[in-house]
Formats: sequence, C-alpha cells, structure tokens
Amino acid sequence: MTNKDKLIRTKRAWAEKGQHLSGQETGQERLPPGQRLVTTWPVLDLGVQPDITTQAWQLQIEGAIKKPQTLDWQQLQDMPLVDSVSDMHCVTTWSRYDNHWRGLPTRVLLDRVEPKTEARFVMAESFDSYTTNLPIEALQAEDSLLAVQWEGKSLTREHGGPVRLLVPHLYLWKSAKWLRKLVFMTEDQRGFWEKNGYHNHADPWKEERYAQQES
Ligand SMILES: Nc1nc2c(c(=O)[nH]1)N[C@H]1C(S)=C(S)[C@@H](COP(=O)(O)O)O[C@H]1N2
Ligand SMILES: [Mo]
Repeated sequence: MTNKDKLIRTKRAWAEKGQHLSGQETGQERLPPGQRLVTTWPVLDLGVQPDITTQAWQLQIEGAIKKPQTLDWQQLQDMPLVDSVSDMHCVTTWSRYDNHWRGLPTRVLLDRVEPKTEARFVMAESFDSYTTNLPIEALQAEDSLLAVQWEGKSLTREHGGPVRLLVPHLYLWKSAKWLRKLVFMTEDQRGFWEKNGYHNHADPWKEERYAQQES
C-alpha cells in the first residue's frame, strides 16, 4: 500500500470514529473548536501533484450559468486581482492565521458567468481528479478567491499552483488545489471527501467534520 493509500485510509477511519470532535464551543473566538495553531503550512492531497504551467492552465466554467466560458492565465491576470488576508483551518486540526493571498474574488467570477436563478451549488474539479462541492454562497463570500499567490510569491505546485480555490471560512478540503473546472449545479452532489465520510458543509465553527454528524 502506498503512503497515499495509507493517508486516505487513516482519514476515512477518523471519519468513521468521529476522531477530533471536541464537542467544545468557542463562541466568537478566532480559533475554531478542536483546532490548534501552527506556523508552518502542511501539504495535504491525494499524493499526485499535477505539474501545470501557467501556459497550459485553463479553467472551464460550465453548467447552470448564462455565460459558460474558459479562462486562461492571461485573462485571469487581466481581471481585478486583490490582496486578501485570511486564516485557514484544516479538518486534521491545524489552523494557520494571517495568510496573505492574491487572487480573483470568486464573486467577481460569479458576476462574469451569470449563474441562472436555479443554480445553487458548485462542483470544483481539479487536475488530479479531486472534486469538492460548495453552495454558491461560499463563492459569494468576500474572501473567497481563485488564489494565485501566497505571501507575495506564486502559489507553489505542492499547494495547488498555478491556481487554487480558497474558501477560508470552510475547512480547507473545500479549497480545491490545481483548479480545472467549476460546474454550477441546481442540485447538490458530494465531492471526493464528502463521499468518503466528511461533512457536506464543513463549517469549522460548527465543527462540521464528519458526515455522521449530518442529521
Ligand atoms: N486538487 C486537490 N485539492 C485539494 C486536495 C487534493 O487532494 N487535491 N486536498 C484537500 C485537502 S484534504 C486539504 S486539507 C487541502 C490542503 O491544502 P494544502 O496542501 O495547500 O495545505 O487541500 C484540499 N484541496
Ligand atoms: Mo484535509
């Protein structure tokens, strides 16, 4: 068994046992319940880190939208990129404060593709075949980005460069690395970890870690 398979097996086993559920309430605190602060940035993925050049990178945007389109790297650079500071929270219990990002606010992208009124969910798909699902509101949040830089440097390959999704108010598994496609959906569908025991919603302040907590 490869390390990758072991990691996936371990995480599935945690999901089955409800491991890391603290049952604590932290109210308005910055650190969500059951999390601990780190200053490093751990790398987590399914073991394949696609090597996508900025020249080869393209984002397909399709589904229940009025303006289906493909964005390339240059088109993305020509859009109104912003700097944004946010915290990240991984379900494996580490959190990292004050990450400096640069990217395109996903709400700007929503304005550009014009979701149909019946569009309510989005499936993010990546170059490593990873998928994760989100409610459309997650992309309307002010600090959700198509991220291209972290701490003033191009996003590295291991962290999902050239372009990853960043949805800082949800556990980090919702932030798809090596983003390749966004599919707007009228009905919800579960992505990779959501089918493998993780919570569909992933709100760290509600400690929505595992599917078994969904009632
Ligand atoms: N494409 C892709 N995106 C992914 C993953 C993955 O395996 N493939 N793993 C997710 C998980 S489980 C986590 S915790 C974060 C980790 O991001 P990082 O490696 O930059 O810390 O990426 C998420 N996005
Ligand atoms: Mo994760």
